[in-house]
Amino acid sequence: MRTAIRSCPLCEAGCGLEITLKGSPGAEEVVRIRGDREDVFSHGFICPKGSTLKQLHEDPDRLHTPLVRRDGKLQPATWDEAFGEIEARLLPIMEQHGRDAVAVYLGNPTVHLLAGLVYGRVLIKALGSNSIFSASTVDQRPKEISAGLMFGGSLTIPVPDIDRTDYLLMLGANPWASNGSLATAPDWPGRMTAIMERGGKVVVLDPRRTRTAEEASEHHPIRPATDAFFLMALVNTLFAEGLVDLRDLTDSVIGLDDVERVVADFTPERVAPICAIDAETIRRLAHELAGAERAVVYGRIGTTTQEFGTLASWLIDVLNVITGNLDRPGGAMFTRAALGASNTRGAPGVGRGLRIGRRQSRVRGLPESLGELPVVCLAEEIDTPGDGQIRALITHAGNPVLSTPNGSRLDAALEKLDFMLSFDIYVNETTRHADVILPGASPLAKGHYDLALLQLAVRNVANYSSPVLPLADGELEDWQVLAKVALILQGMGRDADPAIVDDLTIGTLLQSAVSDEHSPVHGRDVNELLAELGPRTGPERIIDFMARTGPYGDGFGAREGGLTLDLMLENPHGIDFGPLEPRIPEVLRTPSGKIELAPEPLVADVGRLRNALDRERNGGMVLVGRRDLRSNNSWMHNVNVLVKGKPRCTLHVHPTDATRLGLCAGSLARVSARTGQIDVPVDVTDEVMPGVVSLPHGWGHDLPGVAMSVAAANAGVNSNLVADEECYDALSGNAVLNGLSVTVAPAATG
Ligand SMILES: Nc1nc2c(c(=O)[nH]1)N[C@H]1C(S)=C(S)[C@@H](COP(=O)(O)OP(=O)(O)OC[C@H]3O[C@@H](n4cnc5c(=O)[nH]c(N)nc54)[C@H](O)[C@@H]3O)O[C@H]1N2
Ligand SMILES: Nc1nc2c(c(=O)[nH]1)N[C@H]1C(S)=C(S)[C@@H](COP(=O)(O)OP(=O)(O)OC[C@H]3O[C@@H](n4cnc5c(=O)[nH]c(N)nc54)[C@H](O)[C@@H]3O)O[C@H]1N2
Ligand code: SF4
Ligand SMILES: [Mo]
Repeated sequence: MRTAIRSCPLCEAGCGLEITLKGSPGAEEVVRIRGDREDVFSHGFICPKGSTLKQLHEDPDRLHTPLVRRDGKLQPATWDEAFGEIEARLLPIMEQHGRDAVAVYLGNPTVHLLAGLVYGRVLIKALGSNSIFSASTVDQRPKEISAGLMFGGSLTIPVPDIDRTDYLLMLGANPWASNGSLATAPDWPGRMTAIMERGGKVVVLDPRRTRTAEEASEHHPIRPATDAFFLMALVNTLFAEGLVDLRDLTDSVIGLDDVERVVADFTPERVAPICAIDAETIRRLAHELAGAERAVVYGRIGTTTQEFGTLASWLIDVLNVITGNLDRPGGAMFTRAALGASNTRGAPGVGRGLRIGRRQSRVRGLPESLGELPVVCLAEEIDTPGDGQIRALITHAGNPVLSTPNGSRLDAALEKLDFMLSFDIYVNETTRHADVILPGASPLAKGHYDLALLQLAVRNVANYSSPVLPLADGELEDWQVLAKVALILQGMGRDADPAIVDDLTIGTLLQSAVSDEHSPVHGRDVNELLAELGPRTGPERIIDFMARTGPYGDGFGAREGGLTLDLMLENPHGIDFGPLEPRIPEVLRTPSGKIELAPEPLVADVGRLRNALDRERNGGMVLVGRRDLRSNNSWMHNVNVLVKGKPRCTLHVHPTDATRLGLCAGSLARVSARTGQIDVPVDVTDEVMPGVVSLPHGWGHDLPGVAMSVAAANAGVNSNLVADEECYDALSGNAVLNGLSVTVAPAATG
């Protein structure tokens, strides 16, 4: 028996796990997984998914060898055959139709995969295509844009300092189910409860009375997709009543007058009937926010995946600024990440800022952001003939058929591709279309550092996990597979050594560090640093480099006792650098060197919101989503312990709507929209507000060719068949997944 310590890669909380193994080396088996009580951040917290890394590891449906399509069927193949197929099929497409004809879709787990983040980027560079899509545009892109415009970096997103706040106003988030998002904090429930235990207050705005809402001090059901109006009225009230107080930020902000001007007509009385929250309540919440010593406004996916998602994301931070709560303990603060953050590199306090819309998508003219196109236009870019049409697709850890709007159109479009390559661990609804699938290693067989999400943590922590188990026979390391494909795309052939890519990657990083006058290794010799990194290769060498050149790093000898990979390996429970500390102005990378409170694209977008003030609201039903603690987007449904029990893919309908529509518990409802219709079992519950129905996403596993036996037996329906790719937030191109108009009726039976 032995115990291994590792952080969980499944969601943003990144809990520490204590894994007990038995057996002789090479034939070890996981006995048990529980929360690591010594973890500096999670202190033993774990959710029901964390322990199922064992079941995931042992899942007989999980892929161990590449699959190649032969005679129309995906069949096991050697790595060499698979790489050969990629070379033979993809290169001619690139030559004949150009590099943009090959698209990439990056799924959510890519963000938690060390190799995916580092070498996936290398692969995209090698491909040289502008047709890049990701799950970010069905998720947080509006927040990345608003933060990028205000603070200068798309990941310079302030996080709620939940451990020290007295007042949390939370919109469109349900951390009781999701464990928190864009605010990395293991045990959100415990931390949120602690706010109230120390006499503070938590106010939740959500069309559903979620578990989070239930546990909060106050819950206000808000009509879906109206958060931007509500937030406008809060800002309006603060200005109108002389409650704006920037406290320490007075000299760090520009654009305050512009904000005051554009919010003028959004009074509480004007927006109240739109949001279904009365004017008096809006005023009271504004007063409470202004009156609390330490307050913070936080919004998550309910506020980003809606029609005015970028405005809502912006207004949340406007509120944090004008109540003087930004960059202040107990308010909204910036993480000072140990590794990888662009806001800890280069000249502090000023930068180029963020530009969006530098190019448009071919068919519909939707705007680029952060080098990507909105995923709501992926299907049309494949199925619309003409110059620049997408002919091939590479997916990495994604399942867009289930996770993006109008799944059936995308599903059909994928069939039309000349070639599709997927990096995945399953044959699922998306990868069933692939010509080649390259398996990723089990989470237990790879190292882990959550490079992205530790940049948004509510404490400054560093935590590296080594692989717990060796790769199975015949498996390759993730980074080697990505590097191989990068080499093929570069035309260097399938026999080229992945070490070439690895050496080039670390070389480029070292080069840019020594030329950065703000780096601790500025002016030093690249080869000397390379020698100091020693014999390590792959992600571990890169992590060591990042740790050592980061804000807590040893600076390759410049700072004794500073952070290195070795230090992290000596501290498997993580290293805690303490609570967040103020970072303004150093964290900023805006052209003005200030917080830009009224960036032009956002101010311009207010006109669109103003026009919607007078929109007729027809009283029809609107659809919102729902997350469940035991689910993880579309892909933990093959783990029996998580899916067994009462089916969870049901439509929540309020009792008054159920009566009016002729629906009862257990009956089948038909939900229809422009893009399609689905029949789904009904749960009658007053958890959801009248006029709103709720359905989880990530289900619908009963498609032919899917090789996930447990998921297929618990199939559910794909909610994104009724999500419309023509509904998106115009500024960011992000999909609208909440507040969709749908028709609900009893399904015709028999
Ligand atoms: N209607 C509606 N739609 C939504 C949402 C919603 O709230 N409502 N939420 C959206 C959000 S926030 C997101 S992030 C997206 C997610 O959308 P996607 O990222 O497209 O979908 P996932 O379900 O996360 O799919 C992850 C895939 O990665 C694979 N995978 C897991 N681990 C590994 C690994 O280690 N290596 C490799 N190679 N593959 C791996 C899984 O098998 C699975 O196929 O869905 C979005 N879609
Ligand atoms: N168990 C579990 N955990 C997960 C995931 C999962 O699928 N399952 N997915 C992970 C991912 S990829 C992400 S991005 C995060 C997301 O993390 P969260 O943002 O916390 O996600 P949700 O639990 O979907 O909470 C969103 C809430 O917004 C509400 N809502 C819907 N429309 C509106 C609206 O118009 N206004 C307001 N104010 N609220 C609205 C919904 O009712 C819902 O309760 O979760 C992560 N964690
Ligand atoms: S909350 Fe659950 S899924 Fe998320 S990191 Fe912790 S154990 Fe893993
Ligand atoms: Mo997400």
